[in-house]
Amino acid sequence: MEKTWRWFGPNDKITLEMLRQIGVEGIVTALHHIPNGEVWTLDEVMKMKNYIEERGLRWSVVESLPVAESIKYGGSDRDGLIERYKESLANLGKAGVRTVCYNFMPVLDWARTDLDYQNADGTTNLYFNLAEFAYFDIHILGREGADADYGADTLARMDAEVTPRMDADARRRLVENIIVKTQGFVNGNISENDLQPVEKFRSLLELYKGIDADTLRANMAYFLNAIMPVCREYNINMCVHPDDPPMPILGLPRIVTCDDDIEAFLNAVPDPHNGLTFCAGSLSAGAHNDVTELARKYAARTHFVHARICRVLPDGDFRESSHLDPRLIDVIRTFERECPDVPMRVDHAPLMLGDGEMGYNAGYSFHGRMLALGMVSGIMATIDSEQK
Ligand code: DNO
Repeated sequence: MEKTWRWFGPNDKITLEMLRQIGVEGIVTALHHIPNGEVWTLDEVMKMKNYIEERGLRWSVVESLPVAESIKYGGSDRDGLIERYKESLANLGKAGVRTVCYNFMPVLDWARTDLDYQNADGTTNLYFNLAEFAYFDIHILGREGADADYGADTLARMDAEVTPRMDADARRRLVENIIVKTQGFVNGNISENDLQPVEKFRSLLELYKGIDADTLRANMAYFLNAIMPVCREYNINMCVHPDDPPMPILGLPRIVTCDDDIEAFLNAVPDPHNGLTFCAGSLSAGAHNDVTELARKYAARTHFVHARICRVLPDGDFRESSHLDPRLIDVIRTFERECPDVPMRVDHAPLMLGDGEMGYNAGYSFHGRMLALGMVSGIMATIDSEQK
């Protein structure tokens, strides 16, 4: 696999010069300064490409070219937005950037309740506490009918362990973690500057009233069918990121959560340019998924790999596991053998050795990711040597 790294542009505190020193071969980035729904001009694309190449690296993957909400819920302006998306794709194609990651999650991209969960060894990591998430849904958002979406055990845990410690400060932190800090830098629905994030979030949820999984699926197929001619012309591989976590949340449908879902969207648009980002971490956050099996089954339609893995706990919480977790080693073996050139980046590594003071985007530490990349590189080298 090609060793890549998610880099957030020239203002990222982690520079391309640093990345060359730690064995990174390709860059994963986006034109973060262009608002969702606007065209990425050839000029802007070339500026980014040249910046990266002048520093001895290549732009391997776009993560993400975001899909506007209206394309997802099927708003009246979706055709115009799809035309703009096609223009951006064509400009990327002209520049020779041919792997494009996106997601089709309504409103909320990935979800975590805690960004500084204390590990036993003194590092911290991301964590999803189902009872805290239920508290956010029921007591902060106040979503109608939310109670019915959680099991009795989770509700009892929420009442006993979460509600009593939710003072104003803890509530504010939970809102920040779930809808601000994890979201602002990835899709821009809510940013750090929003004074009333919860109100804004409620109005975004409103857009999906009456949109069920089948409608969302049809809207995804509509979008993919519309962009495939451009992808064929420029040989662009689209790769959807699985839903994180892989299940419906906050009353919103989610449609890239499991084996059947993956099969359905691949079959709905059976073109090799319609593919998957194999995020082992997102898929493993659902106890229903066997990631090692899924990797074997979908390697041929995978255009990008996210190397990380989660452990689901008995109460429905999940946490990030080590990059040396045997399941991840198995996934890496599959891709290293079946798709030797596919770009791969490590993801969601711990905060360690001063990372916590650097203000990195949640999940994107330097030392933690460097250590993870070292681990994954070692696994890959071992697999390569076994094959000789
Ligand atoms: C989180 C990321 C996601 C991912 C998008 C792709 O850390 O893995 O935000 O970039 O879902 O569109």
